[in-house]
Amino acid sequence: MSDLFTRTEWFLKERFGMFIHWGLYAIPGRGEWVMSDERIPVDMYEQYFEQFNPVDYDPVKWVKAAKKAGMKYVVMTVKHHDGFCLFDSALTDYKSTNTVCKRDLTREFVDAVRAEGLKVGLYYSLIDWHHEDYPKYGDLIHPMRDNEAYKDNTYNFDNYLAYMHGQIKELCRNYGKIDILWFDYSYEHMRGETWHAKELMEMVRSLQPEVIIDNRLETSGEGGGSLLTANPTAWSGDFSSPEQIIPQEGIKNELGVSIPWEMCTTMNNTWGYTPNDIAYKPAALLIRKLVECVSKGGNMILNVGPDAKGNFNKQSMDTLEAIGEWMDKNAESIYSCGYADIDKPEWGRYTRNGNMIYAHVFEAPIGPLALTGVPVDQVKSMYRLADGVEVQRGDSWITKAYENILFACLGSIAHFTYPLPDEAD
Ligand code: JFZ
Repeated sequence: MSDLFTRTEWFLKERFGMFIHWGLYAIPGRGEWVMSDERIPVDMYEQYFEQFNPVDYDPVKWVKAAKKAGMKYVVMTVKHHDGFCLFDSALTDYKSTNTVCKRDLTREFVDAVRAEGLKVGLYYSLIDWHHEDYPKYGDLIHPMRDNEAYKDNTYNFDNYLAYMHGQIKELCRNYGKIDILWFDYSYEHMRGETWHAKELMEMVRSLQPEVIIDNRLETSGEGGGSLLTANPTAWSGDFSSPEQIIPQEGIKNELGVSIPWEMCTTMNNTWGYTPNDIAYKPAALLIRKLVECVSKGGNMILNVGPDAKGNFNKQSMDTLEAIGEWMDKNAESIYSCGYADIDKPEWGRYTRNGNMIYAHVFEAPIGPLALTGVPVDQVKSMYRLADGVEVQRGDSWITKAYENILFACLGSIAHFTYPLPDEAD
């Protein structure tokens, strides 16, 4: 346990990251599960391998956009479930260096992330719909699960394990220091030792002693796993990865100790590029969700699905920019912050960093704001985070010109801050 808290110290301070789901599926543009959803056989799906040519790929642009949004780490899918590798693996031909572009997209990505001073994360799918020894029938997660043509195939799963371990070794050896390994994911009997997880973790820890990993060698997006017990396995991972859900009260293990977690979410409804999916979450909502995660001791990682040429679309860029504007003024209430140990107020949420309490006002009160739960006699000073203006007790500042101001509450307790983003944007 103590190792876990040493390893994850930076992660818990940084709080906010970017997820990037990118691969061949950006070409059909119907989500990263298209191969499975539409039961596309391997040889047909390979047409996208022939076509893939991301002429606009410039990861420096991506990372700059992440940085401007206040994100501190970036995790990219170097292999998703479709098996296509965005790195130069010696173990397969199904890789970006063998496409028309001939580029090691992962090399360029890690270089760009480090050049901007952010932390590097690699997502690697445990599931592989392309590998010949990954079971293709009767397996709920395989695209061909109900295709009789695959019924009598035999699979040498040990071959697949050697491949998977070998590729993870390549990633740990050939791309410098990796800060996060994001494995995805376990299901049914496919979990833990089915992946030879103990051996895998020994290898990973020996090559990348400081890397932190998610909990999906054991679980999926539903959470749980031995990370929540008093005796986690060697492959329990360092953080829980609730998917598209924010836990009611943060995540504690059975001893009542808060454990690191990161809520992953999309901007629209799909991870991989889907131009028809235009249901983008408003930036204001995403900011509130980030605040909610932090107020419950967690992180948030927000996904962008670049298009097949390697561009972030306009909605993604606009969303990142709007979040960045807010973060420019208010990031102090996010970084290094966590649980306030004060009940949630009716009008918003508290986050806290030591003696500083940040009151995130989501809904303007009529009249003065009641700092419920804050020991007011201990408050030394209060001010608005966004512009540093002092707030005095009894002020009804919030009813004046500041409906768009989110206040961080201060002090040896309390001080306030920030522009409350307009729900409508
Ligand atoms: C997984 C992937 O399948 C998905 O494509 C994306 O990469 C996401 C971040 O992770 O999504 C899951 C995994 C498990 C469940 C649901 C979605 N689950 O068990 O319900």
